[in-house]
Amino acid sequence: MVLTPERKHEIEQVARQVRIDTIEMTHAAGCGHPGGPMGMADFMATLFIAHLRLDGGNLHDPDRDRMVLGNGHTCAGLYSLLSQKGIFPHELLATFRKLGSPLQGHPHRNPELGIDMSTGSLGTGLSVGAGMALAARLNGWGSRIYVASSDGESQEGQIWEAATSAAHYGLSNLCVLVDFNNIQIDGVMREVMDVRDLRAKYEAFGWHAVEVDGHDVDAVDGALCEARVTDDRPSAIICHTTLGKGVSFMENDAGWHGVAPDDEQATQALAELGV
Ligand SMILES: Cc1ncc(C[n+]2csc(CCOP(=O)(O)OP(=O)(O)O)c2C)c(N)n1
Ligand SMILES: [Mg+2]
Repeated sequence: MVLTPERKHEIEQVARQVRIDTIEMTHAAGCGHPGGPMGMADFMATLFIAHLRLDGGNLHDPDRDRMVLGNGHTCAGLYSLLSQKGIFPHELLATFRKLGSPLQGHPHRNPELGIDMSTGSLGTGLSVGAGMALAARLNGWGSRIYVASSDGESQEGQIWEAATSAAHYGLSNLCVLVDFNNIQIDGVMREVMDVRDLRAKYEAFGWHAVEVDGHDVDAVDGALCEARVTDDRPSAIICHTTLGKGVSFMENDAGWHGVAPDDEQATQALAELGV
């Protein structure tokens, strides 16, 4: 299925809102991780709008899809998407990282808000996703389980244990989207710990694996469609992205992995995003 122009426009608007919310949330909190979610915005919006069966209406339906954010530090983007899907009011985003808020700096599982798993300790998300996929199959649910991961998270050994077992059990209802922006917490991947060719690695582990430009929503949609018709193995979509995408002074700068914009930077960032 090809995206209609209307659907594509909707995805682009949702992705833009993710970037705006990310700037506003981290600025208001005075801390957080803006770079990752801004880079992931296009492929995550494509997933949430065109594929993921999760919204205010089916929240408690066991048959619905699940979303596990393995790279949990990028949760500003997840929270924006959940609010845009009508699961909770947009105003709740203003409580991000505040004491007592359900929207903490790393996801805290909350069935009422569509937060399917607590994450933040990198490496755990794919294992949980594989478990959910196996459980869905055993229960006869039509759920698809989507896991977001990253190049930095791919340095974790547990990712590869999960990749091994998911392929062993032929979990075709499991799909991982890997944010490959060539940056992790302390700098460029190649200099810190090179993970090399993730598509080839997932393929060698027995997965259906493709690589796309993570900002090309048609390409991401095509890869998600391909994953849905792959019926004998799990799927990995390696999404090449630019950290901080959409704001000139943030793009490709590892310094924006985990620092909030100050007043002046937030004003400039929002202006660049057309606010
Ligand atoms: C098990 C574990 N080790 C270390 C960390 C600290 N940490 C937080 S984010 C991060 C870098 C992750 O890389 P990536 O997701 O690629 O970062 P981004 O591209 O979003 O900047 C690290 C090492 C962690 N959260 N969990
Ligand atoms: Mg990264």
